[in-house]
This record gives sequence, C-alpha cells and structure tokens, in this order.
Amino acid sequence: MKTITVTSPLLPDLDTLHEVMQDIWAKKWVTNLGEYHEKLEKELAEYLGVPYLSLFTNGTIPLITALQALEIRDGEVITTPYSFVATTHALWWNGLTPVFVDIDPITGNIDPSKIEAAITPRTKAIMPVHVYGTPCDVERIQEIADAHSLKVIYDAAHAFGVSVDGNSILQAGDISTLSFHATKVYNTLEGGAIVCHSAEMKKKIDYLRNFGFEDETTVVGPGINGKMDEVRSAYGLLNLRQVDAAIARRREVALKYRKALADVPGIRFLDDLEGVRHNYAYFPIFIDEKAYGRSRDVLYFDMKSKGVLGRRYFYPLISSFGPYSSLPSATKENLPAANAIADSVICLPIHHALSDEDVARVLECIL
Ligand code: T4K
Repeated sequence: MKTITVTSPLLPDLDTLHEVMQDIWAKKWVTNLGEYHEKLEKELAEYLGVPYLSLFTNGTIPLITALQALEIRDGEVITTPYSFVATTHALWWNGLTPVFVDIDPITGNIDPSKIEAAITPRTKAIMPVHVYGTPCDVERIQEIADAHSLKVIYDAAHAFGVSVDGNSILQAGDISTLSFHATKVYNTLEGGAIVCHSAEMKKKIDYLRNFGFEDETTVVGPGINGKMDEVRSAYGLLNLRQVDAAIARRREVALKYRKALADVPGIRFLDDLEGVRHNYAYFPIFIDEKAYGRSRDVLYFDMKSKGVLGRRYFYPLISSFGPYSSLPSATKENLPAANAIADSVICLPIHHALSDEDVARVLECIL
C-alpha cells in the first residue's frame, strides 16, 4: 500500500523547468543575485503584498540575519518553545539567551499575557512564531514591545500568503522571516526570505546576506552568505504560478478532515479564524487520551503501521532539547500549555497532491 506522507513538495512541470534551465545554462550566470533572483524577489513581494523582501538560501539564515540587522547582539530574547528548533537556534548562534514563554493552549502561539512577566533589564526582543500559519496576537505583542522598547521578529516560516483583513501578516513586527523549504506550502527546494519595512533596512539586510559587501571593495558589516542561486530562483518563479491552486486543494482537504472529525470525542482541531486568509500549511489534531480512548502515541504509531505518516510537530518541545533544557525558563512548570500541546499533537497529512482516497485512509486510522 502507498505511503501517505505528511507533506509532498509542490514541483513545477519538468519540461517547463528544463526550458528555463536551458536559458540559465546558456547565460552561465548561476548565482550572486542574477536576473531570476531579482525577478523572484519582485514577484514574491507583489504576491505577498509586502514592499521589501530579500530572498535567502533557506529559512534559518534569515532568522540569524534578522537579529544582526536589528543589532540584537547580546541579552535575552523572549520566544516560544513550541516551534521547529531553528527558531531558538538562531538566538543561540547570535549569542543571545532564549527565554521561553508559555503558549496559548488553543492556537499554540506564544501567549501574550505571559510575556511581560518574562521581561528583565536584559530583554532585547520578542521572537514569536505564527505556528501552523495561525496569526499571533500581533497587536497585543506590539503593545508590549512598544511599552518596553523591544524589537519584534516574527518567525513566519509557516505563514506564506496568510493575511488578516486583507493585510499580509508579514507586515507585523520589525521583521518577519519565511521558509521556502520543500515541505512548505510554497517551496524553492531550500529557500527563505526576510520581509522588512523600509528601503534602508532592506539595503542593510541585502549587504548582510552577501558577506557585508557594499561594492567590490567595501565591506560594511560582518555579513554571511545567505544568497539564493539562479536555479532555485527560476524554480521558485514557476512554483509561484501554481501555489494558489495548491492552497485551494489544501483547503479542501482541511474541510474534509474537519467535517469527518467534528464529532469525534477527544479530538480537537483548529478552525478558520474570521478575516484570516489561511494557507492550510498543517492540519494539527490534539488528542485527549481519556475522551478519545487511545493515547496520541498509540494513534501515531498505529497510523505509521498503516503507512500513514503524520508527524508530531512540535514534539519534543525546543525547551527540552540538550542545549536549552537547563535554562531557567525551560521547566515544565513554566510551560504547562506547551507541554500539554506537544504531548497531544499529530499533524495529519495535508498537501496539494493528496487524493480523496488518501484522505479517507487517514480518517480510517482515526475513526
Ligand atoms: N522556523 C520554523 C517555524 C520552521 O518550521 C522551520 C522549518 C524553520 C524555521 C527553518 O526553515 P528552513 O531552514 O528549514 O528553511 C521539516 C523541514 O526540514 C523544516 O524546513 C521544517 N521547518 C520542519 C517543520 O519540517 P523534517 O525533519 O520534519 O522533514 P522531513 O525530511 O522528515 O520531511 C517531512 C516529510 O516531507 C517526509 O516524510 C516526506 C516529505 N518530503 C520531505 C522532503 C525533504 C518529501 O516528500 N520530499 C522531500 O524532499 O523537517
């Protein structure tokens, strides 16, 4: 029986890709901010409804670079333990101390009501994540940041194309970062971006992305190599043409899951929020063992044995991983909601190529 994976990469038509590759091969300009790179940067900014976007080679370097661009080089940064580990690693790579704050037990996003208690004289910034693409409470977070003169960097790796009342969620905070990894709603194989709010900041980010070079002989800062190449930029341009259709299919799958699971005791899922354009990047369900009759892990491994590969995103919590587990904010007592969600979640398979039969097979495991 065919294996059903949690996601599957959205791939451009191979013949069309081949034609574009022939053009790149003929021109022999394969990286360092070439024509396809510039075109993708422009088209992505238009598609996402943001004025300033810088392409990157993956979704992790943008997190690291965002902190450099905002000159957050020492102190503490408040963040969520409920994310992919890259979020916290970016702080560590900048010599910053992560301070974990508990999450909202429903959405899984950082709980704004818990942020202020974690602020100390060493706090420099807040780094929330729009987990599963669900928008954080950006207004409340901004109020807190403004009151304490903190920067806000959103890890928006899951939030491609998400908007609230017609405005891109990427406009919140000082900087947002994206991932275009193969497993994401929109992918460039590996890739990512930074979204900022001024031409001046974009210029700074673009220097940092390219070793700090301003011109052939001037280095303005300790930059890194975060450039996306021409091959992936061209691939990304082709994928941009089909991402709306992919999101539409994801939505259909999400609606089927919701309909089938609505009355199952002990299973909770996320609903659409009013005014939000969702991207259906993930379909997490949360299992209440007592009410459902089986534990999360029993269901997870049962699904696996039947070739249905859900994923426990995000278990274990980042705060329980080696480099972070001894931090004072990493205790279970400090993070009850995060621990409860991490122990109950399974992300069901959801992607553009999932058939109705696949959806039925996933549901059969659960029902
Ligand atoms: N911030 C957040 C909040 C993130 O979620 C991530 C990444 C980042 C930052 C960092 O962005 P990047 O630097 O990665 O751009 C995956 C991804 O590798 C990672 O990008 C993602 N988050 C994370 C949530 O998931 P794994 O280890 O679960 O992926 P893997 O290889 O097990 O793939 C999952 C499934 O996808 C496979 O079972 C089948 C399918 N798949 C995967 C790949 C790579 C394919 O069908 N084809 C493929 O080529 O981490």
